[in-house]
Amino acid sequence: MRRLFSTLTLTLLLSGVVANAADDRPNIVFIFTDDHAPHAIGAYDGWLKSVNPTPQIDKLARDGMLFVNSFCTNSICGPSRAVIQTGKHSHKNGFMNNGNSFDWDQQTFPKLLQDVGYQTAIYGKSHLKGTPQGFDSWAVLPGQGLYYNPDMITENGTIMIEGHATDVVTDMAVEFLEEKRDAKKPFMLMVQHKAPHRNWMPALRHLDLYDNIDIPEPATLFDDYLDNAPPARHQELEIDRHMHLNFDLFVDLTADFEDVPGRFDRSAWRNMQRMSPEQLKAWGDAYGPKDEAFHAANPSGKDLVRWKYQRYAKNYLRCLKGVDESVETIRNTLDELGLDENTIVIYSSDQGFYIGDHGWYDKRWMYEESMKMPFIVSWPGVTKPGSKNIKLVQNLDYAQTFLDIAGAVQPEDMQGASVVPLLKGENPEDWRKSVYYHYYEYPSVHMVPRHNGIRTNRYKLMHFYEFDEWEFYDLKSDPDESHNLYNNDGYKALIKRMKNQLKGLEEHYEDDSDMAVKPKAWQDKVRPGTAG
Ligand code: SGN
Ligand code: CA
Repeated sequence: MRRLFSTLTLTLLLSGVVANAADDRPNIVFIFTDDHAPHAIGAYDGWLKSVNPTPQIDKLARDGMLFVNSFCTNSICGPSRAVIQTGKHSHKNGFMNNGNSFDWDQQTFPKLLQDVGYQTAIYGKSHLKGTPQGFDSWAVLPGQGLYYNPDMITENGTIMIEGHATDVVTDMAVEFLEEKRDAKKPFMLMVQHKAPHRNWMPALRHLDLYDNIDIPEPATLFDDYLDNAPPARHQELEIDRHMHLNFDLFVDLTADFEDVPGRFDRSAWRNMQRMSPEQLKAWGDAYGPKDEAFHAANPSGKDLVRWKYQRYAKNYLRCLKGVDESVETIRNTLDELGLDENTIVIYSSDQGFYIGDHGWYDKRWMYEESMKMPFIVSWPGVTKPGSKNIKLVQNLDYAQTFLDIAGAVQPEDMQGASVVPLLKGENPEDWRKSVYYHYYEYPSVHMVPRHNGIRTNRYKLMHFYEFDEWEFYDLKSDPDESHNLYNNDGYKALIKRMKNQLKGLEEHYEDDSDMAVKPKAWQDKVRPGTAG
């Protein structure tokens, strides 16, 4: 009934019959972060839950619907965002890896929302390069952006704003709600935080958080990858071998670059140069004593990995504390303005992440921790409070969902599906039974080879097609994906079926981008410190 009424109002408005009628279509606030793994959200019941990392996001889940089986199509930043803008897989929207530039001239959901009378805005990390199109108001971080005193590219040029990026972006969102909103129109506001992206630099007020506790360790912190295909042994995203004590973990981090051997002009080091004397002092006061304790203990081997993990996980979770507070601030602002009842609030992040799982950080793989995305939607009066949905959903579905909410037409060439029926508690029988995944950025930082694959509720088939290496997992008996069953005779028939289904998905999404690649043999070297 509500939908019918909205569509009717829209039609009347567009035809100019009711020039000043109130438009009751819901507003959308899309809060989107960078690299927030679902298992670092209390409501997702992961092994970090005991730390209570996200009380406000948990509250959002209690007020709305949490999607348990929510996945990205390509676990990396720019591409995930491009999929959301277009409702199309990477090979269709042209943004396959972070090195690409987004073609803003193409069809995007914000443009289509504008066409049906929505006011649109985006603040924070876009990572799509170029000038954003489809937004009535915008300000974006250049590239990855910086945590402290970041530059923001605005409609009136680039400005530097003092403060922590999470707070800067939150303030812009609040300013939009309080001052920039066109009260005659519904709005769609994208609040896009840099946190908790590498290098994990928390706000000053969170630097001491978790100081007096040990963060639980993941069961797979010391994974040896011996029963996976070779790519898992040859990546470059291990806490042990690839996480840098100074660059990533700020041990002896100093603004005096002369003293830092082998420094490169990125993230934390670059950011130190822009910190005010007060910020630098607070930073030194917080990390100085921790560094001293580290040097005194001088850990090595597994103890050093454990120490690095603690420092990393704490900084990651400290960054998330800022995000969680941002969710609270934005929801409070909606309440204060009387907008809460007709505003849908969504929390999501561009992909999952490894927080020591398998001994790793970063993302990219089709393995669970990085393929999963948080997706929580609170739609007052529509989503059942505290509900959990287990249908397979993807970021591919967001564009059509937003258009459906607005009562707009969903273009035929979009490749997802609106989740509005799921939000209403319906159980569509023809909902997808599998999802398609394709990652492209190789060779590149962290060295995860290109791969595509299919995931059903229970099984996953992955193809590292540059090397013609396959993996197959039974997620029920092996949720950590430690035992590749691809060569297990007992699964021969099932794997054959799933290969056909994978082919079917490639055809359905018109993806032949793996075909041009000629497989080369994998040189399976012995991994340092392991038997093979
Ligand atoms: C940077 C990071 C990488 C990260 C990519 C992509 N290095 O290069 O660790 O994988 O971004 O991240 S850093 O030292 O510069 O932080 S993404 O989320 O933008 O795709
Ligand atoms: Ca990311």
